[in-house]
Amino acid sequence: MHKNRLILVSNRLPFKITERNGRIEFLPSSGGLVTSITSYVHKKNSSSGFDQSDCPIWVGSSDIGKRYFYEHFPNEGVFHDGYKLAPVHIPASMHDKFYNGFCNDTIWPLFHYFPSYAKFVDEYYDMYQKVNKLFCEKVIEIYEPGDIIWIHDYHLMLLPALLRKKLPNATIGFFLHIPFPSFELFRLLPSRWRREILLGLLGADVIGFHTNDYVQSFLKSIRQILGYDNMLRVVATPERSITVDVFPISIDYHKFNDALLSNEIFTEKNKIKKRLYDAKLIISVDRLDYAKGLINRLESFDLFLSKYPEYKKKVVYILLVVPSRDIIAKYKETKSDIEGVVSRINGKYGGIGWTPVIYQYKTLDFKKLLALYTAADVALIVPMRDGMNLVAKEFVASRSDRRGVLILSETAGAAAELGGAILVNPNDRLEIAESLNIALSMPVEEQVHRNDTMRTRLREYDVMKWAEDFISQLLERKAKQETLKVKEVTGHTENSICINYSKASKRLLFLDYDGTLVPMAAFSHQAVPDKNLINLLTALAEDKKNDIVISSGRTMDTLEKWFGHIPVHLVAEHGAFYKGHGMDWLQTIPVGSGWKPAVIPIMSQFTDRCAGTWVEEKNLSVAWHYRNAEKDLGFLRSRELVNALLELSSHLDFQIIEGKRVVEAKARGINKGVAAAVWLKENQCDFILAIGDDKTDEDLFRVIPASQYSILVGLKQSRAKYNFKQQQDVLDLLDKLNRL
Ligand code: GDG
Repeated sequence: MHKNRLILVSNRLPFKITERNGRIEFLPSSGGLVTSITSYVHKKNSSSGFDQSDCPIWVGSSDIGKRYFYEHFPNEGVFHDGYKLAPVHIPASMHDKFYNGFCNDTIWPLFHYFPSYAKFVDEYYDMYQKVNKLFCEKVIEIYEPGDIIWIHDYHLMLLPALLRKKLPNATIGFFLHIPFPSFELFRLLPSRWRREILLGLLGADVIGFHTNDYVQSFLKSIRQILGYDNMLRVVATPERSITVDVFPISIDYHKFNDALLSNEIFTEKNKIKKRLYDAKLIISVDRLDYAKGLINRLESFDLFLSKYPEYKKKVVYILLVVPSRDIIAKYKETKSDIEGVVSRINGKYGGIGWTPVIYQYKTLDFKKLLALYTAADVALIVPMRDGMNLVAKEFVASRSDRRGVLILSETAGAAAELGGAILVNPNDRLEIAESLNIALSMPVEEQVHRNDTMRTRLREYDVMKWAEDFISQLLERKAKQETLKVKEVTGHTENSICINYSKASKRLLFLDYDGTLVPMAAFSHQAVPDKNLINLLTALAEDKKNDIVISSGRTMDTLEKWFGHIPVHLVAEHGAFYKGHGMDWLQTIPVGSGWKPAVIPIMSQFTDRCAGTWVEEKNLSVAWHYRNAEKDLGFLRSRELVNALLELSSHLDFQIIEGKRVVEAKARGINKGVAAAVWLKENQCDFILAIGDDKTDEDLFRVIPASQYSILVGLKQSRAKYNFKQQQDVLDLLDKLNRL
């Protein structure tokens, strides 16, 4: 029986597959993504009883050629270390422009706040699209309904939407391992690219980031570029609702905490200590990358030695740099710069018997790495920018002796969780130099105190929690979408509406105007009903069995001007006034407008502070429209306005309602539901249909009997019984009813 499998997708497989002496070898890849996911998968496999038929599938590019791979694994079924591996073969001709080009020469520098390093080359982006399509084909080939697809990182930002197009019902999560930059940086991408990247990501059901800052930058970018707002980090696109949230990646805490229990690590650690004699040890572990700020770090160490000469011969800095992307020009440059600075420092301060910086350009095995972590007095982890930085977490977790001091950049994602570290600005060499002095002379009790708080956090939110949290949010979002989908008007629902409409002897139709009968326009005066709409409404209203009520937030005058000449009934100002066809306007309930003089000046003030907004005064309501304001500022000001009005509404007789880019104050007690009651009471109807698109229509939906029909335009949670995907669906349905 098919189980819900996990399909992991990332640029690379978790192993380098190579051939040695005719035998295939699997070498684990280093790097944060693989370390974390593998810890999660191993724990999961061991707790659930490992079963190959149901183990996670990892889709990623492989170094080994396609032909070679098929010769060794003819049916492509290769299992290793708890995974089934599904390689994507990226031809060498494509790989360079995709990986070295768009991924690492455009996105990486831009997202790490090195915009001047970013290259904007059309061919790179074209190749990025092509490679994302190759990944899409591979996932589709192996996908089975019920699978959970979890896509990782910046190499595959177009993939969620590509998959969504082919697998509309699939459960798709996306996690970004690097920072999501501020909007001002993101917008540097050419318009088409940035739109496609955002839409690409929005193909997922859950989009995860390491920190709240990255979430906010992403939400701002989709608001500014695509016009999508969010409600408590849920983004409603016309098609689906998507969760955008914080999931700070973590580590397998116990694997690191138990390090000192291993004899080998313990012995190796002591060997390091012995070689240092009495000198204190500073360490850092980073992939070769300009974003890791290695030059700055070395220069800070230089400054430290010159400011605190008493540390000469008493401190050693082991700088471990893990080889990475060294065919890219900027990385080559970084490597030779590092080597230059290391020699300069060693030449300047060192001598026989003391080398201040011990530089190693290699990958250590796990035990040697842990020996280094546990031998250190100080971990100097000060990248310029880092999505998270797992080394910082690993260092703290490995210190079951509760000793050691972490110096960490405030611009690394990990800083949000590791408050016990000495946080520094990575550009401030003096601050780093001073921090080294503070760290090296920190009393043991303070070290213990700082480490304890961080270790508790790491123990409680480990990599299992991270992955489980992500997957459970993904399943939850999917379930919420399903409940909405169930409500979407299907062919079957439409048939039942038509049948009941035909059978009925007395029908009542409540129709909202803006966003329901006409699309939303830039200015409210532009949303004039056209001839087709007037003809359609007239035809429906002329049927003696029908009562058509246009229920709008518009003023009496506007509705009169547009619809006064056709046999429909009208409700103005969200229910404040109503008018039966051929009759006079009446006020629905006796409420006053004495609060208006207090509200209008506040709204006008906000108009002064936010260009493109305007105040519309009606009889029993006042609206502040911000649909033409700069999107982000408009939204921000609307929050402030709501706050200011809320305070006032506690002692004046009005209430606040929010519509699509409008904040409205209206006399307390009136709403579309109250006005609808006039017709519901008077008419004995056997068919009722209410359609609206806004929050103000929820009051209308509330009074519609459960056996009848209410429809919200847009796939959002609502009191309405059903949802339409788009405004045009309303006209199509009315047209159908008219033809019956
Ligand atoms: C990206 C983001 C984010 C390093 N050297 C050796 C070695 N490592 C392991 C470490 C750690 C991992 O590699 C490095 O992870 P980082 O998080 O520090 O950095 P990136 O590779 O740049 O990862 C980063 C991460 O994704 C996860 O989302 O934190 O911000 O850039 O696990 O232990 N492992 C071994 N020998 C080494 O020499 N065995």
